[in-house]
Amino acid sequence: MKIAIVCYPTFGGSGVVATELGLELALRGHEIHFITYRQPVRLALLNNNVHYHEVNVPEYPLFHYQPYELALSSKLVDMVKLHNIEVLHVHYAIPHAYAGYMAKQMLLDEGINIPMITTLHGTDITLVGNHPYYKPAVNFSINKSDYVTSVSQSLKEDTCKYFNISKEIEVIPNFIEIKNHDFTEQKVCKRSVMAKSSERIITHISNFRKVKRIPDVIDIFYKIQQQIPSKLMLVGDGPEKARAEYLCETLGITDKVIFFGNSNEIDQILSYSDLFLLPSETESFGLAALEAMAWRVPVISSNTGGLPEVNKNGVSGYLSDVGNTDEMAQNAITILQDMNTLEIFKNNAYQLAKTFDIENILPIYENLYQRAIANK
Ligand code: GMT
Repeated sequence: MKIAIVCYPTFGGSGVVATELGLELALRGHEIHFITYRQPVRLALLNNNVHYHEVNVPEYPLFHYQPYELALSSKLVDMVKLHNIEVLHVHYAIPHAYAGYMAKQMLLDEGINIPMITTLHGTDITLVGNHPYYKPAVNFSINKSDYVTSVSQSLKEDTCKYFNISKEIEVIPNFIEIKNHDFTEQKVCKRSVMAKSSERIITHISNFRKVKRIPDVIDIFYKIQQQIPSKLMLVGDGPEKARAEYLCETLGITDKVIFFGNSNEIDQILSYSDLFLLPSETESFGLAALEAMAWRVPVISSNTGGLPEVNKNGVSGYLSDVGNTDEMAQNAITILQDMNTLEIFKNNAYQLAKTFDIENILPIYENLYQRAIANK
């Protein structure tokens, strides 16, 4: 099939999911066209099956806001015609579903009927999408999509709660590639640079937005390190990073915290981590937690949104109410206090991650594309 994928090219989860999905589809012989404003971070190599088309937005002084949606929908029209693309898959409703719908209409005008699938990822529904300034347009473009998917049951329920949805929403969970997880040599060497062998390594990866509750991450770690020698790896960048640095300084733990910024070495960092923290305010799925679990890293998370669909309490880690950092720290200590317990949680995390193997999820997307093309 010839599939166009529209996504954000950044480090965020929706962009990662879209890119990994496209790459895996290409490996199976489908022709994939990524259409976005920058080459996606996880899209290293282009080949016969993987194409990237950049959306350019010419700057014009009259515009206070440059019209990205206009440029994107025009690019979609051009690319669909040029490459005979059969199906359009947009990730993150804002503004992609809106731009996709406009492209669909323009193409219809020329006698081309292209089905559009919209995948909802989380903040496009729970934080940004239901803002009154965006809501009518988001509601409209979800209902005008030919197929709508959400990455968790919880997100589906939130979408139906916040919006007036007339379309069936299919839940297709996020996935992970379980193969190729061998960094044995690097793991030993890099770990020894970060921490003593007697110290446990605790990791958090995110975009450092408010929703991730970074002060909770630091508070949990502060309590853990009072009882268990440990180091905190903070990976990612965003608006809350300066506050995190300040908090670590105030608590006197700067020498125990390493800030990596946006890193392309996520796999290596996770390969030597002992515990992952994700105490978010809301999380439609928690791809970062799943990535950790695939590296045999147990997860301490909040019990919000789709997290209970990924992290199982007492099995792959523990879940607590948002903000209950005392309980989160206590649960972390339970996991870390002896090697036997840690090993059991590590194995469980890995076993659970395997149920989200891309091998299980990809056929669901392929089936959806086939239906979309057949029923157009
Ligand atoms: O909040 C983020 O981490 C970024 C955001 C995004 O849109 O890229 O992530 C959302 O989509 C991910 C992939 O489906 C999910 O794993 C995240 O849980 C979701 N974030 C939130 O719901 C806050």
